[in-house]
Amino acid sequence: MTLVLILIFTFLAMLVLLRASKLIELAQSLKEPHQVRYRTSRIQGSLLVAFMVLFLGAVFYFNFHYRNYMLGFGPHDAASEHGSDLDRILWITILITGVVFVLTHIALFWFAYQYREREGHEAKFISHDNRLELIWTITPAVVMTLLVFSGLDVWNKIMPDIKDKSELVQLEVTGFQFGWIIRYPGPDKEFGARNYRLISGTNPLGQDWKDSRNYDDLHVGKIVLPKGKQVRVKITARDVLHSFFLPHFRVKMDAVPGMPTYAIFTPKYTTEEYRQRLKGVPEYMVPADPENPDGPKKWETFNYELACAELCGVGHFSMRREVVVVEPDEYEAWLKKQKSYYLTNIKKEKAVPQPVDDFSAKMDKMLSEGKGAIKLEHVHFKTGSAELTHESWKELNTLAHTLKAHPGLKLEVSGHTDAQGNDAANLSLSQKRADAVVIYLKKSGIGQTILVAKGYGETQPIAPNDTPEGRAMNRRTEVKIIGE
Ligand SMILES: [Cu+2]
Repeated sequence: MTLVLILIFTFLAMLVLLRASKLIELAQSLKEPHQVRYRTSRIQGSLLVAFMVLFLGAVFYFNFHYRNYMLGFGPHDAASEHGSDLDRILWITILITGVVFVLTHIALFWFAYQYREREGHEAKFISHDNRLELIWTITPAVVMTLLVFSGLDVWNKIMPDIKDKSELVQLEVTGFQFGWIIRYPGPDKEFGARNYRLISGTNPLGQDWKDSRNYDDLHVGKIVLPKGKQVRVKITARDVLHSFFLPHFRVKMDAVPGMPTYAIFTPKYTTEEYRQRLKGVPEYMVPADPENPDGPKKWETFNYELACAELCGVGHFSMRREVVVVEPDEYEAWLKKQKSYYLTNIKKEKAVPQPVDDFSAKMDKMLSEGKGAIKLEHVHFKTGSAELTHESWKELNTLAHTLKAHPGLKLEVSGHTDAQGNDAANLSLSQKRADAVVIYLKKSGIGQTILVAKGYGETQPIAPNDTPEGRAMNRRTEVKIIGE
C-alpha cells in the first residue's frame, strides 16, 4: 500500500513539474517564439542520444553480467547431442540480428538528434522511394533464406528416423491441468493401448486393461534417462495444449490433445556431470537455500527439469518435473525397481500370469511337427458364461502373434466342460466359449490362419469328473492343427 501511495505521489509531482515547465515555456514563447522551439528540440535530441548510450550500454552490461545463467553459454553447454548444433545456429542468428539491432538503434537516435529543428534547416519530405523499399525488403529476405537453409540441416538432425529400435529408450508423457503423467513401457518395451473413454480416477491415462501390453507399463514421478542412449518421447495432452520443454536438452514440443507428437534426443551429460560443470562458477557456489548458509551449494542441488512452455492455465507454474540422467547400468537398476501401475493399483491381489515362454515352446513344437493339440492353460471364463477373464488376454495375444507369423495354418479351437449339469447346456456353453476365443483371436489379428470353433461339451474328459481338481482340468480350451 505504501508503495502504491509513493508511486501515485511521484506521478502527481512529475505532472505538476511538467505543467509548470509548460507554463514557463509559454510565457517565453510570447517574447521569442522560434528560439524556445529550437532550444526544446536540442534538449530532447540530446536526451534521446543519452538514452541510446545508456540503453545499449545496459544491453551489453546485463548480457555480460548474467552470462553464467544463460543456456548455451559458459557452463550451460547443451546436455543433449543435437543441442550444440541448435545452439550454434541460434548464436549465428543472434550475431546477425544483434549487429542489425545495434546499428538501427544508433541510427534511430542519432537521426533524432542530427535532424532536429534548428536555425536555417528545412525538413525535406520523401513520400516514396522505390530503391529504398527494394533494399530493405530484399536484404532481410536474403539473410532469412540463408539462415533457414543452414538450419534445415540441424532440423533433420533433431528430427531423425529411428534406425535401431532395440537400444531406444521410450517413454510417454501426458500433460494435463496441471501436471504430467510419465509412463514407461515396461519389460515388453511396448505401450498398451489407451482410450480416452476409459479415463477415470484410478485410470488417469485411460489404459485399456484388455490389452495385456498395459500390464507391465509403469507410471513414474520423475523422468529418468540413461546417458548416451537415444530417447524417444511420445507426447500427448489430456485437456488443453501444453508444451513439453526440456530447456537443458534443447527439446521443446507441443503436447496436443488427440494428436501424439514425438521428441527424440540423446542425453550427453549425467546430472552429476552437469553439476560438476557448474562447480566453481561463482553464481552456483552460493548456498541453495539462503536461509541455510551452511547447507548444500547451488551446484550440488542442480537438477534438469521438465517444464510446460505453454501458458495453459492458473496452475501452469506447477507443471515442473525433475529429470535425472544416470549411467546406463544405473538406469537399468532403477527401471527394475519400478512397479507396474496395473499390478500396484488395479489388480493388487493377483499377479498376472506370465505363460509366454513355456507357451511359445509348446507352440513351436506343435508347429514344427505339424500336429498335436495345446491346452490353453491361462484361458478362463467367468463362471457359467462365455466371457473371457482378463487373465486370458496375455496368452491369447501371444497365440495370435504366433499364428500371424505362420500363415496358411488351419486350426480347431475346441471348448470343453466338466460333467456337472445338463449335457445339452454344457455342449452349448462349450461352443460359445470356443466361439469367444476365435472372435478374440481374429480381433487381435491372425493373418491368413483359418480358425474353426467347436464345442465338445463334456464328451472328452482328460481327468475323472468326481473331484474338483479333475473337473477343473476338464474345463478347458484347446487348439489343434487340422490342416495346412
Ligand atoms: Cu501446461
